[in-house]
Amino acid sequence: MPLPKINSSEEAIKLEDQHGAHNYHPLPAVLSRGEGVHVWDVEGNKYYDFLSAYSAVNQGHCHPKIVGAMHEQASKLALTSRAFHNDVLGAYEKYATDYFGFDKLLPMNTGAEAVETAIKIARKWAYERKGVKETEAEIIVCENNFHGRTTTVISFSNDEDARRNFGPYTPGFTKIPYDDTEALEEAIKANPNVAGFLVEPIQGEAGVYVPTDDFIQKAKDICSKHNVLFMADEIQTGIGRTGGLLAVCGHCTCENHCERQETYTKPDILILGKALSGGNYPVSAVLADNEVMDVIQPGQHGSTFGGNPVAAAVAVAALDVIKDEHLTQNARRMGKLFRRLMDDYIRESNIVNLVRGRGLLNAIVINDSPESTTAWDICMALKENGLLAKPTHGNIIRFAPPLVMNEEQLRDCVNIITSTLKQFEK
Ligand code: IF1
Repeated sequence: MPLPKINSSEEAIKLEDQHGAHNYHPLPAVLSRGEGVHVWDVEGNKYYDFLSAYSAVNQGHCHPKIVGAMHEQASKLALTSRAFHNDVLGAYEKYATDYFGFDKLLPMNTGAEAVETAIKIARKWAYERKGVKETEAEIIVCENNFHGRTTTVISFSNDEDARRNFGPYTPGFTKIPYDDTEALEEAIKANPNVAGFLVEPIQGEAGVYVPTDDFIQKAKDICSKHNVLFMADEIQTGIGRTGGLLAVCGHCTCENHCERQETYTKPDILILGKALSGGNYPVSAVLADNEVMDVIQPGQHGSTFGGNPVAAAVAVAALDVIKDEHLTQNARRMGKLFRRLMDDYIRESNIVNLVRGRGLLNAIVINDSPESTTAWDICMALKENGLLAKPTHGNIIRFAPPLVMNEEQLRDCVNIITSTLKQFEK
């Protein structure tokens, strides 16, 4: 049956409402096409995309190189499962491990699956390498974390919506405040069974909360000192988004391979997703060196789709684009400009308290109570003015355009944002 043609946004929204689970509350924009930094709705209205599918579409919508690789591989061989080898996976694994500087990669599909994988690896490592008694491994996580939606991952969330009535919860997680290395060291000292510390280098969902400059390096040092794995969830922050190849690259200024820089903090376990495919396909991965990754042996972990040839071809193309088009550097440059221009506006405005972020992962905090609908109303007005963004946690609006945005476009966007905000000044 050919899909019936959707003639209006209203019609599409009605269909979802009637036949889809109500697990989201989207902005009422029904998108049907994307190219670079732009998307178009069913009515043909053009928007700047300032979410990039939560930092998945870093390389821009429908990048011809990535779409080309996907198309070519899909017409040749799409899926074998891991019961057999395919002729793309190994080449991808070599490319990606060289790119990020790790011995091995374990391919999965979604971000939450990669986080689950990292947790399994850390626990197994604790039992088999650290000598922790089985079932007693503990993983330290941060308050206000977001790592996905699976049963185990929501077990250590403190977002009531994400968690309530989904128990019983998976045990084995200890929560500490974010950006608090003293609490980290105390928690590790208090429990000899700690396997790992799982952390977002910048907390995205919490409202683009950027920790103190030396937090990441200090946390890693504490982990190393106590034989605890430092596990970085870079699903949202990684792959150019924050102006470094990874957010753990800190303020490094290198071209791409940040491990050569003094500011690079190498995680023991690196978790990637989203932009690993440029948002074209669900591709996630866990990277680690041999002493950690080798705890996983045949039959102990996997996935039907993980490491499939299309995913592998798409990921290589997506990582190529980041390098070829210098998107990491562009994110850093455009991000600085964005925050400078927004700061200029904020000085004279009473509707925005501050702008924060790194690279092109930024947020503004609206001067109103988190319970108010102001941030939502502003996003609706931004939509009317040709720019799509989404509120997070009440009064915060996240701004994360594709990294292919040029200076002219960015200035145009800042004009849209500031003129819209002006409508809301008190
Ligand atoms: C949704 C948030 C962003 C993530 C980090 C793992 C995952 C995510 C750091 C899981 C996913 C997405 C999920 C998406 C909303 C979005 C999100 F607002 F919920 F927090 F980006 F900020 N680790 N984040 O950010 O990856 O399994 O989704 O592939 O609708 O739940 P996934």
